[in-house]
Amino acid sequence: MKRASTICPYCGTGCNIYLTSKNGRVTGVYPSQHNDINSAKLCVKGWNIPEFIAHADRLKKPLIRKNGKLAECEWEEALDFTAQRLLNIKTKYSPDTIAIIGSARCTNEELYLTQKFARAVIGTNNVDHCARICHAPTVTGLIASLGSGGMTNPIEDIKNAKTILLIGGNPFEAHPIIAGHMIDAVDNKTELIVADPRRTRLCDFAQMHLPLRPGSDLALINAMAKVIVDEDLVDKAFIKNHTEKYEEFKESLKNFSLEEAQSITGIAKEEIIAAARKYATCKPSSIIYTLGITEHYTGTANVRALANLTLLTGNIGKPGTGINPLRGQNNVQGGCDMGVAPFILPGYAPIASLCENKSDMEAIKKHEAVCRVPFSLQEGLMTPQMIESALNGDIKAMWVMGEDLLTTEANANKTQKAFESLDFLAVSDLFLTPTAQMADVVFPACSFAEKEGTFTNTERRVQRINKAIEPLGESKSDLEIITLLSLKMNYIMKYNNCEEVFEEMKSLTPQYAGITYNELESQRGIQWPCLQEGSKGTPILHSKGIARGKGEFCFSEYIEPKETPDEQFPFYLSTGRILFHYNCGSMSGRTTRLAREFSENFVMIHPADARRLGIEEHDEVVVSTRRGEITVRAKITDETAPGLLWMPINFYKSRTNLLTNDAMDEKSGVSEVKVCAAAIKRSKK
Ligand SMILES: Nc1nc2c(c(=O)[nH]1)N[C@H]1C(S)=C(S)[C@@H](COP(=O)(O)OP(=O)(O)OC[C@H]3O[C@@H](n4cnc5c(=O)[nH]c(N)nc54)[C@H](O)[C@@H]3O)O[C@H]1N2
Ligand SMILES: Nc1nc2c(c(=O)[nH]1)N[C@H]1C(S)=C(S)[C@@H](COP(=O)(O)OP(=O)(O)OC[C@H]3O[C@@H](n4cnc5c(=O)[nH]c(N)nc54)[C@H](O)[C@@H]3O)O[C@H]1N2
Ligand code: SF4
Ligand SMILES: [Mo]
Repeated sequence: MKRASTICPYCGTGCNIYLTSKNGRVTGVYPSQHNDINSAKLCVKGWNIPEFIAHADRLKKPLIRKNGKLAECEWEEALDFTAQRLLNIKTKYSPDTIAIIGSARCTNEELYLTQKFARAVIGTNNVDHCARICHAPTVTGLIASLGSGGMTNPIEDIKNAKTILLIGGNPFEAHPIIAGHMIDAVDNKTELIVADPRRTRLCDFAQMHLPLRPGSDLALINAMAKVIVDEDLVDKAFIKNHTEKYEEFKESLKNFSLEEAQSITGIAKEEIIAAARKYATCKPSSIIYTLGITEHYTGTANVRALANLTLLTGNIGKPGTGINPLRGQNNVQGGCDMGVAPFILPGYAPIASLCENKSDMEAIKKHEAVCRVPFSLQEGLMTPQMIESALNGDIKAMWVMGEDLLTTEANANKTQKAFESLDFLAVSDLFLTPTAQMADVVFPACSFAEKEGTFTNTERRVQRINKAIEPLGESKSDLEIITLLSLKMNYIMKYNNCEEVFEEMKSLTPQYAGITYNELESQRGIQWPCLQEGSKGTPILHSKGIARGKGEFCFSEYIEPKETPDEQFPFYLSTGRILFHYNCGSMSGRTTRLAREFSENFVMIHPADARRLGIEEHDEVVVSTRRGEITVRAKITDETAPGLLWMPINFYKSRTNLLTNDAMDEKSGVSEVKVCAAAIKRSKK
């Protein structure tokens, strides 16, 4: 039996695991005993990793569409065909008619090559990944307010907070090991405030639960800022030395009253005051937030409003403080760091048209020198814009790696039409997802257990993954697929191993410059920025002053969600996660013990609403919105609020995103999948 030390491929917590294997099969998984993240613990998804790796549905050979049907073919044929199609489209139209989607499930090395493929091989900045519909507002918002888009404090530092404001996050289901750290902190007298329209499981451990109306966070957070300023609970020295635009901000707070905030949020004014006082005075205080904040029309404004709270109270740069977005995917932090986005290069250097200073231009020159080609100076399209452009014929071809857009993008009917409009679609995945089923070519990618490289977790910790078994069937790593296709397109990407890709990447990515594979092994990961070799990295951001120089206050007025309930669609519909399943469900849905807990999609409805509509537990119901309808089972629970329907996103066979709204936050490109208007009725059957 062999044993490989690696990292869980599901959520951004980045739990350290060992995979055991025998005769080319993964036989077991267990957690590492001593590390700062998950000592001796895993969540239920982690414990069940081996099953999906060897699942009979794994793609083992490339597929190519012939006479309308996908059929197995040899690698040469799939690669030649794809290269020809992409080269033809590039020449006939332009490089900017091609778009590439990278995968936050892939390694940093693969993500680095994904953007290199787009920029150097195709010649476009049309490259993006799932951070767009996730924490894009975090990157945009925190860089604007503080100068860095990462989680500021490490996971193990949660215990040092005296107050935690958990807003728009459900770690009990989505980051269970981190929820464990929070529960330990509460056991040690940390005060927990939860702001969530639903009564999530961590509410049982909280001193306060603020069940605000969906999409009303900006009104709540601004009101908390108003209380902190009006009651003079601010950290004056911190504001003077480390911030700017405070006076303007203070003025803006005069334009609304706590009574207005109460009527928008549905939270009593006294509760808002109590929460603000606790956050500002029971220090150190930490903010932990996730998609309940970001996946809104006002996602970026919401994030900046939270940054205002940290700046007002000086709760930043020290143990137990900070603003801590829990990143979702195992390597979505890496996806952003590696510049898999239409307006940034690896290391967050803006692309030419957005350059404000000389050093930005120098970064581009460095990239061009390494890649041996000039880069497009035009910023590219974000995923929703790619979809829009495919619909109107401006995008002709897409290569989607490890993202099931048809299941996970907002307004799935629209995405489907966009894919139907394409001249060419290639997909790389482990499984034949709904998106892959629409492709002209499907490349069988191998899983994390079959490859080397690094993932960067939510706390910016870069960690090594090691191969446990050889790739299944004829599947190949995304790294190999990208380099092989490049070669077919007359661009040589030659690397003898994964480490060589890492070395090239870090020569262009200042935050990773001091990290080596050897140090990663011996230190159990390093948190960026790590500027030179020998440095131990940076567990807490902004400890030597705000990265931006001065933190910038920024006031945004509350705007209501793009869609709110009306006569025809009288409910709010919100969407999110359950513990036992993961995103599109391609892996968790194929895992017996996980599927046993929840085998099909459902909608949560409050008992009072169910009673009124004559809906009983497990009844078949039709949920509809302006974009579509689906039939699911009813789950009657007071976990959700009256007037609020809630559905998980995790079932590719019954896609919740047929219902959701693709209204977009202009600043970040995120879609408002956390709120839309919906109707529900008992199914006739
Ligand atoms: N088991 C499991 N774990 C996962 C995933 C998974 O699919 N399954 N996915 C991973 C990924 S990619 C991500 S990004 C993370 C996401 O992790 P989370 O963001 O924690 O998960 P969600 O369930 O999407 O949403 C969190 C909470 O936001 C609340 N919410 C909805 N609307 C609002 C609002 O308007 N205001 C406020 N304040 N709250 C609101 C919801 O009620 C929900 O409890 O999870 C990661 N971990
Ligand atoms: N309504 C609604 N929609 C949402 C959300 C929501 O809260 N509400 N959340 C959004 C968020 S936060 C996110 S992050 C997205 C996630 O959306 P997706 O990224 O589409 O979700 P995943 O299930 O992680 O899909 C990744 C795919 O990668 C494949 N895969 C796994 N490992 C590898 C690999 O090594 N290589 C390759 N090539 N493929 C691999 C998996 O089989 C899977 O098909 O969903 C978004 N959609
Ligand atoms: S908490 Fe996240 S990283 Fe840890 S075992 Fe569960 S899914 Fe994997
Ligand atoms: Mo995510």
